[in-house]
Amino acid sequence: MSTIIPAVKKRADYRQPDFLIDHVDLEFTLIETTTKVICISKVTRNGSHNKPLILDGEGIQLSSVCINGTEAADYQQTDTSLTIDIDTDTFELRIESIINPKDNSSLEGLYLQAGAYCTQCEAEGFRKITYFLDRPDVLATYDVKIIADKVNFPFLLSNGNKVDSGDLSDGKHWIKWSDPFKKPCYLFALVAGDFDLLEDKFVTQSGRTIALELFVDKGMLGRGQHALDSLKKAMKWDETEFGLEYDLDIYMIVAVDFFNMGAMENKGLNVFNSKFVLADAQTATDEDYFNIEAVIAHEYFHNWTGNRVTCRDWFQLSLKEGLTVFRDQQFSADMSSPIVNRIQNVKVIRERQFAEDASAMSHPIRPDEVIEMNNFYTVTVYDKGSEVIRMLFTLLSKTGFLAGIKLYFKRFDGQAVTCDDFVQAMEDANDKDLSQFRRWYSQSGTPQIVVTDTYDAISKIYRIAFEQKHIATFEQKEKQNLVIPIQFSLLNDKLESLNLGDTDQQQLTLELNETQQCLEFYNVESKPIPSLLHGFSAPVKVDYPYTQQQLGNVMLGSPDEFARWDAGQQLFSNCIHNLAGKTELQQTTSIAETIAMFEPIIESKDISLALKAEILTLPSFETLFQQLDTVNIDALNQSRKQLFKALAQTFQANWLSHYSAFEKQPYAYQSQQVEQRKMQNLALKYLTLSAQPDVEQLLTQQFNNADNMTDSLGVLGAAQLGDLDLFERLMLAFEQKWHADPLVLDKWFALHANTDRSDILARISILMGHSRFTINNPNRVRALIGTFCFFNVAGFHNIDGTGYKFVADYLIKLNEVNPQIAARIITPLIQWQKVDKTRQQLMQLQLMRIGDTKGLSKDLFEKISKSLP
Ligand code: 0A1
Ligand code: ZN
Repeated sequence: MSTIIPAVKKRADYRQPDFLIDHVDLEFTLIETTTKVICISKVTRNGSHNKPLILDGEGIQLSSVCINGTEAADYQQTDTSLTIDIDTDTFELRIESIINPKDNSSLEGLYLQAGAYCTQCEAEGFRKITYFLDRPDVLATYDVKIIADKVNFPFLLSNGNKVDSGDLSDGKHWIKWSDPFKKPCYLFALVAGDFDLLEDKFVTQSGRTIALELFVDKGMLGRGQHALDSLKKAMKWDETEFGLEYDLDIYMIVAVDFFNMGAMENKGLNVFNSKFVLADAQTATDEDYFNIEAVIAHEYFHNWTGNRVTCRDWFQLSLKEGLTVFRDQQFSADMSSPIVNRIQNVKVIRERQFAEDASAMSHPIRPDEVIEMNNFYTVTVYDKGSEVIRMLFTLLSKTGFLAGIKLYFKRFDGQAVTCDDFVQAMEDANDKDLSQFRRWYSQSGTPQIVVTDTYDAISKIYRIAFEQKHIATFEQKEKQNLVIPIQFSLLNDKLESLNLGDTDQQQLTLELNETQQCLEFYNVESKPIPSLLHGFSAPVKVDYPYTQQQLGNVMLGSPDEFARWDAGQQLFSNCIHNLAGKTELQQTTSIAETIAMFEPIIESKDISLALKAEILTLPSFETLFQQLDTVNIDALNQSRKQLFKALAQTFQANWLSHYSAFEKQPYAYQSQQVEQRKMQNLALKYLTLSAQPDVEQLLTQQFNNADNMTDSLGVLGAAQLGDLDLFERLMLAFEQKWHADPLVLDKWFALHANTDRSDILARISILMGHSRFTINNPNRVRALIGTFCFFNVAGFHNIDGTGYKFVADYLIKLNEVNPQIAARIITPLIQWQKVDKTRQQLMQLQLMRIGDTKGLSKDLFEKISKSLP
């Protein structure tokens, strides 16, 4: 490992800032490699002490420091700080410095890419712009003046309202912005460039008119409407569901091509990865449309949950992220199919969050120790964080939850607070003791719920016992009992739900807070089958000794759609694990028997198309992987394929009728059409696998006639799965058509990267030389290299170790260009815990190689050092 060991920051070490800054005047003169930044801060000492003022700063060339108008000499600089000795309690600090946006490939701080200046300050990027107290509990108002060449940068944007502008004699112009809301510096933003602008308006519930402005690359105006429509829906929804209204007079969104994450909620000026803004039928899939709506909403919702009330320190990240993800999930559910949404949420938890919890990067939703904060924008903080909020919603009811939210804003508007403050508001508004529930914030790991039951035919008593089990995670050995809401029902053998309790209630919510709790039901005529964890009421694994037959019954008869889907997934999973030789499973059932259980589903006319398609989709490799303690990669991969093929063949006629069932209409992103395309493209995959005689014709026809990207990609996905020669031909045609459109080409890069072929590494190497590929663009890197690591099981896990070595070589290069992205892509390589010994050693060997890299970033250091045994 590299020798310089970066410092670990601990949550327990939080101290209030020694100084506060309540107003900032910033002036930027934008020049490619020598941008001048003047930062004037109104500083006050916080409390009575005589400590120096220590500011954060990285890669800044300091020009001068003035205090109250006089040049200061009494300061010291290190690589990461500026210490100023001062005994005054209130003063004006003026710092002038130079930064280099052009050579900033990390896409953090201020960077210049594709002809536009752009900032990204969360979590700790502001310190790359100027020396400052770069921590979220220092809240200030900002006035920002931007000066730049007028021809190349006609738009100069920052947070808040535009207050003044003017021209200069040298071809430059300037614009001044003022943000009246106090904010931490991570919410600061600046964008300068030439864009096309889409404008609209929104009238709030109190009658204020908000100007909406969407900035996109020149020529992309036609792809902005869906984002703008989504924004208006989100604004309306937040008013009706949460009573929250927008506060500034203008809301701006800028779409940029170079961005590390999905988007960023800077006050009044959201910056988006263009992937989550641009859409039209030809270039975007239904999934893209969905994601755009969700991400636009997510960033908008942050205006209250994140900006008006923000985090005291970065360990509290889930305060804003868990809550905002929960809000965007609720919004998405209201906009389309709740069940499909819930299934997607759960897939993220099972495929990725459970994997994180089982790895060396496991952490509670509120982490205790961090080396590089950027490593903690995780599925645990975000998605498990959202599940924790959802459990509060379940435990307190919607009314109780909303009362808690109201109190939270009443108490904390304009402040930087903690997760505990949030739970306290929930507790106080509902008069409910949440002390044990709080452990969800401090405890990592996936709880297991072991369910056992007995039935006594004589007394007609049915007893069901729930036990919570917690296994040690990498960073936390001791575990405590949590409060786990478990929603369930009971089915009799006619697939009817039993009445539970006095009323005709058919679903119960057990608040499991002890190690084991047992419930008794009387006058039960025959042994019922429990339908467990309705709606995925807690982020846990459930263990009940179902037979395949019982699972089949839950799939057909549960009153809860999620439980029906889940039972189907378990049926498939059991079958695949059996095929892969896992003998510890309760019982073996032949493929044919398992498949036969799905016949009523595929033939059903009552079940919604969306749910049907979900039930008939096999669990992903990643989900199956997380169900086991040790995984035989090759056997699991093969068995999944085997079941896939068998399902294809058994139901060939049904797939054909599902494929042909719907008339194609001109594309619209509209629920019924989305569901039909989903079912048709699933059927097309199965038809291809079943070797349907005229399938090539079907594929070619759909490809040539498609008026939308969903159907085009549906064909490519199917041809790839079926390993057809046609795949190569269609891919070539696709590339020719979309050569000039990198965002579309990402889909093509990803398809290539996920193809199961023996020369995959050579193929990826060639693609790395493609004229549209660049290591500097995170979307390209994610599409090609990320897809290979995360999804190309056969290629990445090739037993000869070449997949791992290839990725390691790439990460060593990427470490220099963009450490944040490198640290994301390394994820599958550090998750070696469940694979066979040979692969474990090969993976660790590559981790060691990366670890030895000169100039290893903190980002990679943290992940590698944690994951090496
Ligand atoms: N707050 C944003 C996510 C985000 C985080 C970090 C970034 O750069 C390092 C960028 C965006 C969100 O939750 O949408
Ligand atoms: Zn967020």
